[in-house]
Amino acid sequence: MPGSMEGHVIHNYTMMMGNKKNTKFLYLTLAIIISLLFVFEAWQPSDIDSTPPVTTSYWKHNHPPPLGRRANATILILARNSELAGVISSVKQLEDRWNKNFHYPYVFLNDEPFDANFKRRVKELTDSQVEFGLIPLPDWVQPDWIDESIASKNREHLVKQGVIYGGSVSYRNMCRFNSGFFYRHELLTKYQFYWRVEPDVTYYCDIDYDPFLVMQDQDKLYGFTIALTEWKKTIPTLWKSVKEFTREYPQYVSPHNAVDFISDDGGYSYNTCHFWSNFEIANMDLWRGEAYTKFFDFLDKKGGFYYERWGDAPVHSIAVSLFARRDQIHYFSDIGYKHEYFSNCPQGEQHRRGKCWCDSKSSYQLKNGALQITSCLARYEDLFK
Ligand SMILES: Nc1nc2c(ncn2[C@@H]2O[C@H](COP(=O)(O)OP(=O)(O)O)[C@@H](O)[C@H]2O)c(=O)[nH]1
Ligand SMILES: [Mg+2]
Repeated sequence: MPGSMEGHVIHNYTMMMGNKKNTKFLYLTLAIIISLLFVFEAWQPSDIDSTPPVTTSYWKHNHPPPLGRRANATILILARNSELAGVISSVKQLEDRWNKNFHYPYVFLNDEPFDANFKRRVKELTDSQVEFGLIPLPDWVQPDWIDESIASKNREHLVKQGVIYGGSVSYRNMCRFNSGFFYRHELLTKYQFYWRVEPDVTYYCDIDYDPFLVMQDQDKLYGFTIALTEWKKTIPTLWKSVKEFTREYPQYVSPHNAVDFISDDGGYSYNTCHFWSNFEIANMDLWRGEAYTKFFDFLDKKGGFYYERWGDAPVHSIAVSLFARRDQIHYFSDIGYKHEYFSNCPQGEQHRRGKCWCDSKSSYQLKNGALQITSCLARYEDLFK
């Protein structure tokens, strides 16, 4: 049956052709699947499960403090729980620019207990020891010899005059605490030097040396970065009280004092110049000594911390200017620093050495800068001419 034979052949041929088509289709499908897999693979982070983690052997932390001499010193921060973000910013900068190489411990003080989150976040920032302290109530309260009716009337008066913090009792507690109590706190008694740090300050430059050792080796008592004038309305009777004190205790006034920093007429009146105390590197022997102890008690009894709004900056500055030798006051010109509004930006070689990121031309301390009129740096420098 040629016909049927033929038909069979044709049938087989079509079957064969059909199989070929199927195989082709199979190959095509496989090829598409494989290329899709490649495309899909390319979208994936390729090493997601295959890269070994960075093991702890690579981490550099908890190394011991640098070998060599250290001062008996701490970094001191007074702050509220609500200021955590600003505290973190200040501490992180200080660590990065300086303390990660020096490992000085921290003391945090507060008139309320620090909360667990505050402590955890702060401790994450440093390998140094960190202690958190509560300020005893009597050191942070308006004393009972203050007549509250007079104090509140005076506060209202300052508010009306637009004086910043004029109506705040807690600000006054803070100023009094910083004037006469912090160095007696149980967490501080073991230390001789402190570096005061506030929330939200800026450190512009690397600090590749130990400022505490400079203080110790060169017999310095007080270090500052910014010197400026005070608002007279906050201290109307402060200088009168100071003069009363020095008349009663002339023996405490150093023969090599820095009265020309605080007075333009040999001590008759106060020119309101002071070292800005939100930055201080100082020796607490100064505050713990007989002269300052008597001085603080004398001023405290006058009541000006509450009847007026005496700041710890003028109180500290007047004391160090009168009771210390002038060469015991040190200007840390190479520490780039800013507290809101005013900055100290190092100049020339110091700027280069510290790899500072502030603009030298914008430093508040500049002699010919626009703000020079309220800067007191020239008066400090004139002490040594
Ligand atoms: N714990 C606590 N700290 C305070 C209080 N008031 C001010 N401080 C701290 O005292 C320092 C000076 O206060 P700040 O508000 O910065 O005053 P300013 O720098 O004069 O404007 C900062 O370190 C604040 O965190 C307070 O009521 N409680
Ligand atoms: Mg401040």
